[in-house]
Amino acid sequence: MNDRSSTVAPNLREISALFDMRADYIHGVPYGSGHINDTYCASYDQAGLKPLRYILQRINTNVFKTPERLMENIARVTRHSLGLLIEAGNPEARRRTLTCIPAIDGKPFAIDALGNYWRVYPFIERATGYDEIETNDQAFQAAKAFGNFQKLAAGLGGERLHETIPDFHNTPKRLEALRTAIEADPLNRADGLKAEIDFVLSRSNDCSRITDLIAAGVIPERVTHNDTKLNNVLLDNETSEGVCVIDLDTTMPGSALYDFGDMVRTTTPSTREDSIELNNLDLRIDRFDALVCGYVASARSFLNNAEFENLAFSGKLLTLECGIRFLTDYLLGDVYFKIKHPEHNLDRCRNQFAFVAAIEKRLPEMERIVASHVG
Ligand code: ADP
Ligand code: GN1
Ligand code: MG
Repeated sequence: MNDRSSTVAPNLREISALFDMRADYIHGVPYGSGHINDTYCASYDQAGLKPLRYILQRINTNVFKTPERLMENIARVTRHSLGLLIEAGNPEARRRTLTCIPAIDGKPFAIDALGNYWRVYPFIERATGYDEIETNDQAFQAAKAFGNFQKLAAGLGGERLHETIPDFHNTPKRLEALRTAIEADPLNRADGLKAEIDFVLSRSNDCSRITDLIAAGVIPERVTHNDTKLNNVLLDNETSEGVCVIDLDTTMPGSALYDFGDMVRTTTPSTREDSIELNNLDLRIDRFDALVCGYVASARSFLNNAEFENLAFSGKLLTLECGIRFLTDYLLGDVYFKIKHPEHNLDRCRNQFAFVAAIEKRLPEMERIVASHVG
Protein backbone atom coordinates (compact mmCIF):
# COMPACT_ATOMS: atom_id res chain seq x y z
CA MET A 1 0.00 0.00 0.00
CA ASN A 2 1.21 3.44 -0.87
CA ASP A 3 1.65 5.05 2.52
CA ARG A 4 3.81 8.06 1.77
CA SER A 5 0.96 10.32 2.82
CA SER A 6 1.11 8.83 6.32
CA THR A 7 4.81 9.54 6.81
CA VAL A 8 5.69 12.15 9.43
CA ALA A 9 5.01 15.71 8.20
CA PRO A 10 8.31 17.31 7.16
CA ASN A 11 9.71 20.29 9.00
CA LEU A 12 9.38 22.85 6.22
CA ARG A 13 11.31 25.49 8.18
CA GLU A 14 14.32 23.15 8.25
CA ILE A 15 13.86 22.29 4.57
CA SER A 16 13.75 26.01 3.72
CA ALA A 17 17.06 26.50 5.54
CA LEU A 18 18.70 24.21 2.98
CA PHE A 19 17.90 26.73 0.23
CA ASP A 20 19.06 30.25 -0.55
CA MET A 21 15.60 31.70 0.19
CA ARG A 22 16.65 35.23 1.29
CA ALA A 23 13.38 35.34 3.21
CA ASP A 24 12.06 34.13 6.56
CA TYR A 25 9.79 31.10 6.71
CA ILE A 26 6.29 31.79 8.05
CA HIS A 27 4.26 28.62 7.53
CA GLY A 28 3.50 25.88 5.01
CA VAL A 29 0.76 23.40 4.09
CA PRO A 30 0.37 20.35 1.80
CA TYR A 31 -0.74 21.53 -1.63
CA GLY A 32 -2.24 20.29 -4.91
CA SER A 33 -3.55 16.97 -6.10
CA GLY A 34 -0.59 15.44 -7.97
CA HIS A 35 -0.33 11.65 -7.86
CA ILE A 36 3.44 11.47 -7.48
CA ASN A 37 5.45 14.01 -5.45
CA ASP A 38 4.81 15.50 -2.02
CA THR A 39 4.03 19.14 -2.65
CA TYR A 40 3.81 21.99 -0.11
CA CYS A 41 3.02 25.65 -0.43
CA ALA A 42 4.97 27.80 2.05
CA SER A 43 4.82 31.52 2.87
CA TYR A 44 7.83 33.73 3.60
CA ASP A 45 8.60 37.24 4.80
CA GLN A 46 11.17 38.95 2.59
CA ALA A 47 12.51 41.91 4.52
CA GLY A 48 8.99 42.94 5.47
CA LEU A 49 7.27 42.00 2.21
CA LYS A 50 4.85 39.15 2.90
CA PRO A 51 3.50 36.71 2.19
CA LEU A 52 5.73 35.55 -0.64
CA ARG A 53 4.83 32.01 -1.60
CA TYR A 54 7.03 29.16 -2.77
CA ILE A 55 6.40 25.56 -3.74
CA LEU A 56 8.50 23.04 -1.81
CA GLN A 57 8.53 19.55 -3.29
CA ARG A 58 9.86 16.27 -2.00
CA ILE A 59 10.75 14.26 -5.12
CA ASN A 60 9.28 10.77 -5.18
CA THR A 61 12.41 8.64 -5.45
CA ASN A 62 10.38 5.44 -5.61
CA VAL A 63 9.22 6.71 -9.02
CA PHE A 64 12.28 8.76 -10.04
CA LYS A 65 15.33 6.63 -9.39
CA THR A 66 17.90 9.22 -10.52
CA PRO A 67 16.79 12.52 -8.91
CA GLU A 68 20.10 14.32 -9.56
CA ARG A 69 19.84 13.66 -13.30
CA LEU A 70 16.18 14.62 -13.21
CA MET A 71 17.05 17.96 -11.64
CA GLU A 72 19.83 18.44 -14.18
CA ASN A 73 17.16 18.13 -16.92
CA ILE A 74 14.81 20.55 -15.18
CA ALA A 75 17.56 23.11 -14.53
CA ARG A 76 18.60 23.00 -18.19
CA VAL A 77 15.06 23.26 -19.57
CA THR A 78 13.97 26.05 -17.22
CA ARG A 79 17.17 28.07 -17.78
CA HIS A 80 16.62 27.77 -21.51
CA SER A 81 12.98 28.95 -21.20
CA LEU A 82 13.92 31.85 -18.96
CA GLY A 83 16.65 32.96 -21.37
CA LEU A 84 14.18 33.04 -24.26
CA LEU A 85 11.54 34.89 -22.24
CA ILE A 86 14.03 37.52 -21.13
CA GLU A 87 15.39 37.87 -24.65
CA ALA A 88 11.84 38.44 -25.90
CA GLY A 89 11.42 41.17 -23.27
CA ASN A 90 8.60 39.36 -21.45
CA PRO A 91 7.85 41.52 -18.39
CA GLU A 92 6.84 38.51 -16.26
CA ALA A 93 9.43 35.98 -17.39
CA ARG A 94 9.54 34.30 -13.98
CA ARG A 95 5.79 33.71 -14.00
CA ARG A 96 6.02 32.06 -17.40
CA THR A 97 8.48 29.33 -16.49
CA LEU A 98 9.40 27.40 -13.37
CA THR A 99 12.68 28.61 -11.86
CA CYS A 100 14.74 26.47 -9.50
CA ILE A 101 15.68 28.27 -6.28
CA PRO A 102 19.27 27.17 -5.62
CA ALA A 103 20.20 25.25 -2.52
CA ILE A 104 22.85 26.70 -0.22
CA ASP A 105 25.52 24.75 -2.14
CA GLY A 106 24.25 26.15 -5.47
CA LYS A 107 22.63 22.93 -6.67
CA PRO A 108 19.00 22.98 -7.92
CA PHE A 109 18.01 20.55 -5.14
CA ALA A 110 18.90 19.73 -1.53
CA ILE A 111 18.99 16.50 0.44
CA ASP A 112 17.52 16.55 3.96
CA ALA A 113 18.74 14.68 7.04
CA LEU A 114 16.58 11.68 6.11
CA GLY A 115 18.02 11.46 2.60
CA ASN A 116 14.96 12.96 0.89
CA TYR A 117 15.48 15.09 -2.22
CA TRP A 118 13.82 18.52 -2.18
CA ARG A 119 13.43 21.38 -4.63
CA VAL A 120 11.89 24.83 -4.41
CA TYR A 121 10.10 26.87 -7.07
CA PRO A 122 8.52 30.33 -6.83
CA PHE A 123 4.76 29.91 -6.51
CA ILE A 124 3.10 30.96 -9.78
CA GLU A 125 0.47 33.43 -8.56
CA ARG A 126 -2.94 34.29 -10.04
CA ALA A 127 -3.10 31.05 -12.01
CA THR A 128 -4.81 27.69 -11.50
CA GLY A 129 -4.19 24.04 -12.37
CA TYR A 130 -7.58 22.44 -12.97
CA ASP A 131 -8.30 18.86 -11.97
CA GLU A 132 -11.46 18.99 -14.03
CA ILE A 133 -12.00 21.06 -17.16
CA GLU A 134 -14.73 23.70 -17.12
CA THR A 135 -14.66 25.44 -20.52
CA ASN A 136 -13.59 24.80 -24.10
CA ASP A 137 -11.25 27.76 -23.90
CA GLN A 138 -9.30 25.98 -21.16
CA ALA A 139 -8.70 23.07 -23.59
CA PHE A 140 -7.57 25.55 -26.26
CA GLN A 141 -5.23 27.42 -23.91
CA ALA A 142 -3.74 24.30 -22.33
CA ALA A 143 -2.99 22.75 -25.73
CA LYS A 144 -1.48 25.98 -27.01
CA ALA A 145 0.77 26.21 -23.96
CA PHE A 146 1.96 22.60 -24.19
CA GLY A 147 2.54 23.05 -27.94
CA ASN A 148 4.64 26.13 -27.20
CA PHE A 149 6.54 24.19 -24.57
CA GLN A 150 7.44 21.58 -27.21
CA LYS A 151 8.51 24.30 -29.64
CA LEU A 152 10.69 25.94 -27.05
CA ALA A 153 12.19 22.61 -25.92
CA ALA A 154 13.08 21.84 -29.54
CA GLY A 155 15.64 24.64 -29.37
CA LEU A 156 17.43 23.19 -26.36
CA GLY A 157 21.01 22.65 -27.43
CA GLY A 158 23.54 20.24 -25.98
CA GLU A 159 23.30 16.63 -24.95
CA ARG A 160 20.16 14.50 -25.13
CA LEU A 161 18.15 14.89 -21.92
CA HIS A 162 18.30 12.04 -19.40
CA GLU A 163 15.45 9.55 -19.47
CA THR A 164 14.09 10.05 -15.98
CA ILE A 165 11.80 7.02 -16.33
CA PRO A 166 13.00 4.73 -19.12
CA ASP A 167 10.22 3.52 -21.49
CA PHE A 168 7.73 5.80 -19.78
CA HIS A 169 5.30 5.81 -22.73
CA ASN A 170 6.34 2.53 -24.26
CA THR A 171 2.82 1.07 -24.30
CA PRO A 172 3.90 -2.47 -25.34
CA LYS A 173 6.18 -2.52 -22.27
CA ARG A 174 3.32 -1.21 -20.09
CA LEU A 175 1.23 -4.10 -21.43
CA GLU A 176 4.04 -6.52 -20.62
CA ALA A 177 4.22 -5.14 -17.07
CA LEU A 178 0.48 -5.74 -16.73
CA ARG A 179 0.87 -9.34 -17.89
CA THR A 180 3.64 -9.85 -15.33
CA ALA A 181 1.46 -8.35 -12.58
CA ILE A 182 -1.44 -10.65 -13.54
CA GLU A 183 0.91 -13.63 -13.32
CA ALA A 184 2.33 -12.57 -9.94
CA ASP A 185 -1.03 -11.43 -8.56
CA PRO A 186 0.40 -10.85 -5.04
CA LEU A 187 -2.97 -9.83 -3.52
CA ASN A 188 -5.16 -12.33 -5.39
CA ARG A 189 -6.99 -9.54 -7.16
CA ALA A 190 -6.76 -10.81 -10.75
CA ASP A 191 -9.71 -13.23 -10.56
CA GLY A 192 -12.13 -10.38 -9.94
CA LEU A 193 -10.71 -8.32 -12.80
CA LYS A 194 -11.53 -10.50 -15.78
CA ALA A 195 -13.56 -7.81 -17.59
CA GLU A 196 -10.79 -5.20 -17.23
CA ILE A 197 -8.05 -7.64 -18.27
CA ASP A 198 -10.04 -8.81 -21.32
CA PHE A 199 -10.66 -5.18 -22.26
CA VAL A 200 -6.92 -4.61 -22.52
CA LEU A 201 -6.02 -7.89 -24.17
CA SER A 202 -8.58 -7.39 -26.93
CA ARG A 203 -6.79 -4.12 -27.76
CA SER A 204 -3.23 -5.37 -27.51
CA ASN A 205 -2.65 -4.75 -31.25
CA ASP A 206 -3.20 -1.01 -30.71
CA CYS A 207 -0.43 -0.79 -28.16
CA SER A 208 2.53 -0.78 -30.54
CA ARG A 209 1.25 1.69 -33.16
CA ILE A 210 3.26 4.72 -31.97
CA THR A 211 6.38 2.84 -30.86
CA ASP A 212 6.46 1.07 -34.26
CA LEU A 213 6.20 4.38 -36.12
CA ILE A 214 9.03 5.78 -33.99
CA ALA A 215 11.18 2.69 -34.58
CA ALA A 216 10.55 3.02 -38.33
CA GLY A 217 11.69 6.65 -38.24
CA VAL A 218 8.28 7.89 -39.42
CA ILE A 219 7.61 9.73 -36.18
CA PRO A 220 10.58 11.73 -34.84
CA GLU A 221 11.93 11.76 -31.32
CA ARG A 222 11.40 15.20 -29.78
CA VAL A 223 11.89 16.75 -26.36
CA THR A 224 8.42 16.38 -24.88
CA HIS A 225 6.76 16.95 -21.53
CA ASN A 226 5.23 13.49 -21.26
CA ASP A 227 2.77 14.33 -18.47
CA THR A 228 0.47 16.90 -20.06
CA LYS A 229 -2.54 16.40 -17.84
CA LEU A 230 -4.62 19.51 -17.51
CA ASN A 231 -3.47 20.32 -13.98
CA ASN A 232 0.15 20.41 -15.14
CA VAL A 233 -0.36 23.75 -16.88
CA LEU A 234 -1.37 26.77 -14.84
CA LEU A 235 -4.02 28.92 -16.53
CA ASP A 236 -4.27 32.63 -15.80
CA ASN A 237 -7.17 33.37 -13.43
CA GLU A 238 -8.34 36.29 -15.53
CA THR A 239 -7.55 35.47 -19.14
CA SER A 240 -7.33 31.63 -18.99
CA GLU A 241 -4.07 31.88 -20.92
CA GLY A 242 -1.64 29.01 -20.21
CA VAL A 243 0.95 30.97 -18.25
CA CYS A 244 3.24 28.24 -16.99
CA VAL A 245 3.82 24.58 -17.80
CA ILE A 246 4.76 22.77 -14.59
CA ASP A 247 5.60 19.22 -13.41
CA LEU A 248 8.70 18.88 -15.57
CA ASP A 249 9.93 15.58 -14.07
CA THR A 250 9.24 13.64 -17.25
CA THR A 251 10.49 16.25 -19.73
CA MET A 252 12.75 14.06 -21.85
CA PRO A 253 12.98 12.47 -25.29
CA GLY A 254 9.52 11.33 -26.39
CA SER A 255 6.87 11.84 -29.04
CA ALA A 256 4.61 14.84 -29.61
CA LEU A 257 1.82 12.26 -29.72
CA TYR A 258 2.41 11.28 -26.09
CA ASP A 259 1.77 14.88 -25.11
CA PHE A 260 -1.25 15.38 -27.34
CA GLY A 261 -2.77 12.03 -26.35
CA ASP A 262 -2.56 12.85 -22.66
CA MET A 263 -4.21 16.21 -23.31
CA VAL A 264 -7.11 14.39 -24.98
CA ARG A 265 -7.28 12.04 -21.99
CA THR A 266 -7.61 14.86 -19.49
CA THR A 267 -9.48 17.64 -21.30
CA THR A 268 -12.13 15.90 -23.39
CA PRO A 269 -13.91 13.43 -21.07
CA SER A 270 -17.22 14.50 -19.61
CA THR A 271 -16.11 13.35 -16.12
CA ARG A 272 -12.97 13.57 -14.00
CA GLU A 273 -10.34 10.82 -14.08
CA ASP A 274 -11.61 8.91 -11.04
CA SER A 275 -15.36 9.36 -11.44
CA ILE A 276 -17.33 6.15 -10.98
CA GLU A 277 -20.35 7.55 -12.85
CA LEU A 278 -19.58 5.90 -16.14
CA ASN A 279 -22.98 5.51 -17.82
CA ASN A 280 -22.90 8.82 -19.63
CA LEU A 281 -19.13 9.10 -19.99
CA ASP A 282 -18.47 10.54 -23.43
CA LEU A 283 -15.83 12.48 -25.32
CA ARG A 284 -16.87 16.11 -25.61
CA ILE A 285 -16.33 16.72 -29.29
CA ASP A 286 -16.50 20.52 -28.83
CA ARG A 287 -13.65 20.25 -26.33
CA PHE A 288 -11.66 18.09 -28.74
CA ASP A 289 -12.16 20.69 -31.46
CA ALA A 290 -10.87 23.44 -29.14
CA LEU A 291 -7.93 21.25 -28.10
CA VAL A 292 -6.83 20.57 -31.68
CA CYS A 293 -7.26 24.24 -32.52
CA GLY A 294 -5.01 25.31 -29.61
CA TYR A 295 -2.39 22.66 -30.31
CA VAL A 296 -2.21 23.36 -34.03
CA ALA A 297 -1.88 27.08 -33.27
CA SER A 298 1.51 26.45 -31.69
CA ALA A 299 2.64 23.12 -33.20
CA ARG A 300 1.60 23.41 -36.85
CA SER A 301 5.05 24.63 -37.87
CA PHE A 302 6.94 21.57 -36.66
CA LEU A 303 4.62 18.51 -36.76
CA ASN A 304 4.99 16.10 -39.67
CA ASN A 305 2.19 14.34 -41.56
CA ALA A 306 2.43 11.10 -39.61
CA GLU A 307 2.07 13.03 -36.37
CA PHE A 308 -1.00 14.87 -37.64
CA GLU A 309 -2.53 11.61 -38.86
CA ASN A 310 -2.18 10.03 -35.43
CA LEU A 311 -3.38 12.89 -33.22
CA ALA A 312 -6.86 11.41 -32.73
CA PHE A 313 -5.56 7.88 -32.22
CA SER A 314 -3.02 9.12 -29.64
CA GLY A 315 -5.94 10.11 -27.37
CA LYS A 316 -7.17 6.54 -27.39
CA LEU A 317 -3.73 5.03 -26.89
CA LEU A 318 -2.62 7.29 -24.05
CA THR A 319 -5.93 6.70 -22.24
CA LEU A 320 -5.59 2.95 -22.69
CA GLU A 321 -1.99 3.13 -21.45
CA CYS A 322 -2.98 5.12 -18.38
CA GLY A 323 -5.75 2.61 -17.59
CA ILE A 324 -3.22 -0.22 -17.97
CA ARG A 325 -0.93 1.53 -15.50
CA PHE A 326 -3.74 2.05 -12.92
CA LEU A 327 -4.76 -1.61 -13.29
CA THR A 328 -1.17 -2.81 -12.91
CA ASP A 329 -0.74 -0.68 -9.79
CA TYR A 330 -3.98 -2.01 -8.32
CA LEU A 331 -2.84 -5.59 -8.93
CA LEU A 332 0.53 -4.88 -7.32
CA GLY A 333 -0.99 -3.31 -4.21
CA ASP A 334 -0.96 0.44 -5.03
CA VAL A 335 2.76 0.98 -4.86
CA TYR A 336 3.10 3.75 -7.48
CA PHE A 337 0.20 6.24 -7.63
CA LYS A 338 -1.01 8.01 -4.52
CA ILE A 339 -4.48 6.76 -3.60
CA LYS A 340 -7.16 8.24 -1.36
CA HIS A 341 -9.12 5.01 -0.78
CA PRO A 342 -8.40 1.28 -1.31
CA GLU A 343 -10.20 0.94 -4.68
CA HIS A 344 -8.98 4.26 -6.06
CA ASN A 345 -6.70 2.79 -8.75
CA LEU A 346 -9.44 0.37 -9.81
CA ASP A 347 -11.95 3.22 -10.10
CA ARG A 348 -9.44 5.18 -12.17
CA CYS A 349 -8.75 2.16 -14.40
CA ARG A 350 -12.45 1.52 -15.04
CA ASN A 351 -12.95 5.19 -15.82
CA GLN A 352 -10.07 5.20 -18.32
CA PHE A 353 -11.32 2.05 -20.06
CA ALA A 354 -14.85 3.45 -20.29
CA PHE A 355 -13.32 6.54 -21.85
CA VAL A 356 -11.34 4.43 -24.35
CA ALA A 357 -14.65 2.87 -25.43
CA ALA A 358 -16.18 6.34 -25.76
CA ILE A 359 -13.23 7.53 -27.89
CA GLU A 360 -13.54 4.48 -30.14
CA LYS A 361 -17.09 5.54 -31.03
CA ARG A 362 -15.96 9.09 -31.77
CA LEU A 363 -12.75 8.35 -33.71
CA PRO A 364 -14.14 9.04 -37.21
CA GLU A 365 -15.49 12.41 -36.04
CA MET A 366 -12.20 13.17 -34.30
CA GLU A 367 -10.26 12.36 -37.49
CA ARG A 368 -12.50 14.74 -39.45
CA ILE A 369 -11.86 17.51 -36.94
CA VAL A 370 -8.09 17.07 -37.12
CA ALA A 371 -8.26 17.14 -40.92
CA SER A 372 -10.32 20.33 -40.86
CA HIS A 373 -7.68 22.10 -38.76
CA VAL A 374 -4.76 20.90 -40.80
CA GLY A 375 -6.13 21.36 -44.29
P1 ADP B 1 3.00 15.79 -9.13
O1 ADP B 1 4.15 15.21 -9.89
O2 ADP B 1 2.76 15.10 -7.84
O3 ADP B 1 1.78 15.87 -9.99
P2 ADP B 1 3.25 18.68 -9.52
O4 ADP B 1 4.61 19.22 -9.84
O5 ADP B 1 2.30 18.58 -10.64
O6 ADP B 1 3.44 17.28 -8.76
O7 ADP B 1 2.64 19.60 -8.38
C1 ADP B 1 1.42 19.28 -7.76
C2 ADP B 1 0.48 20.48 -7.83
O8 ADP B 1 1.07 21.59 -7.14
C3 ADP B 1 0.20 20.98 -9.23
O9 ADP B 1 -0.86 20.28 -9.86
C4 ADP B 1 -0.11 22.45 -8.98
O10 ADP B 1 -1.47 22.59 -8.56
C5 ADP B 1 0.76 22.80 -7.79
N1 ADP B 1 2.04 23.45 -8.20
C6 ADP B 1 3.21 22.85 -8.52
N2 ADP B 1 4.16 23.75 -8.80
C7 ADP B 1 3.58 24.98 -8.67
C8 ADP B 1 4.06 26.33 -8.80
N3 ADP B 1 5.34 26.61 -9.09
N4 ADP B 1 3.18 27.34 -8.55
C9 ADP B 1 1.89 27.09 -8.21
N5 ADP B 1 1.39 25.83 -8.07
C10 ADP B 1 2.22 24.79 -8.30
C1 GN1 C 1 0.76 11.09 -12.76
O1 GN1 C 1 2.29 13.51 -11.50
P1 GN1 C 1 0.90 13.67 -12.03
O2 GN1 C 1 -0.16 13.48 -11.03
O3 GN1 C 1 0.83 14.98 -12.80
C2 GN1 C 1 1.69 10.32 -13.67
C3 GN1 C 1 1.18 10.41 -15.10
C4 GN1 C 1 -0.23 9.86 -15.19
C5 GN1 C 1 -1.12 10.65 -14.22
C6 GN1 C 1 -2.50 10.08 -14.17
C7 GN1 C 1 5.41 10.58 -13.32
O4 GN1 C 1 0.77 12.47 -13.13
O5 GN1 C 1 2.02 9.65 -15.95
O6 GN1 C 1 -0.72 10.00 -16.51
O7 GN1 C 1 -0.56 10.60 -12.88
N1 GN1 C 1 3.05 10.83 -13.55
C8 GN1 C 1 4.08 9.97 -13.44
O8 GN1 C 1 -3.33 10.99 -13.55
O9 GN1 C 1 3.94 8.74 -13.45
MG1 MG D 1 1.36 16.99 -11.66
